[in-house]
Amino acid sequence: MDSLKGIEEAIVKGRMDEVKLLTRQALEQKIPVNDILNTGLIKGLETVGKLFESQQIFVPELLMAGMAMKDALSILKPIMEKSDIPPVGKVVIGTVEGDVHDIGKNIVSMIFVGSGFQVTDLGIDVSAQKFVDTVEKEKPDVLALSCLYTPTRLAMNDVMRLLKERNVRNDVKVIIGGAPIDQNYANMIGADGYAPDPPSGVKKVMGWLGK
Ligand code: B12
Repeated sequence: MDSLKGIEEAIVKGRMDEVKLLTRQALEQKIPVNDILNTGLIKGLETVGKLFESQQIFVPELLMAGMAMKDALSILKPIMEKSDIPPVGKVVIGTVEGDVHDIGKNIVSMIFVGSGFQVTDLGIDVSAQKFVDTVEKEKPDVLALSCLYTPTRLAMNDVMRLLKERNVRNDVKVIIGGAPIDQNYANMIGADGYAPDPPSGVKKVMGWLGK
């Protein structure tokens, strides 16, 4: 599909206005949001990641691509969050301490909202203390942790440790995700589960809540 290829290329080039325009046009052409997201936008970011790894582009280009992605997501957000399902549960989400990547986390958040969950998003670089304070205060059904930068995986373990220290570990289910995460890591730190993408995350959480 040409429009999706165009979106992918505009992300790679970090052309914000073009990404917004093409995203709007794709919606007008009734291209499904999932395709715009996965075959256009996320594919673009994957290419950006590869170019960065092979040092063909550097942090400024990474930043531009990230900003263009965020602009596009702001257009898709109202559609992704539209839900006529009655509230099914409460989720607190955030990117762990030391990590500033939030595009994936924002998508997870939108898809949870769209699936009927009430979501509190704590943002990026969230300390273990802030996560656990929020669990105590808001009593969510689920705590969702995201990370993209491998060294910050350890911060997920800090959250698990503090949940236990403050005696709230059994009050909340913990799901973790992000590119450097897998089920083994979830088992290692004692999280309830891992999911590779938002739909399988929602499915897992629905199962935990018996929905
Ligand atoms: C955009 C980007 C940035 C932007 C981020 C903008 C933003 N607001 O997020 C900026 C420029 C800030 C950035 C900074 C850095 N980045 Co960066 N970045 C990327 C890039 C290109 C895309 C990330 C992205 O958004 N992907 C798209 C989203 C949709 O995918 P996702 O995050 O994986 O999320 C999906 C799933 O993982 C899952 N998911 C995610 N979280 C959760 C949580 C739960 C609970 C569940 C169920 C699922 C789930 O669902 C999401 C949707 O499908 C990646 C390359 C790549 N291929 O990913 C590098 C990448 C992640 N960055 C990298 C690096 C090294 C850095 C820097 C250290 C660079 C530097 N030298 O400064 C800094 C780190 C700063 C820090 N301390 O965090 C490396 C990480 C390598 C590693 N293994 O650790 C990567 C892989 C690039 C590379 N190939 O080298 N980055």
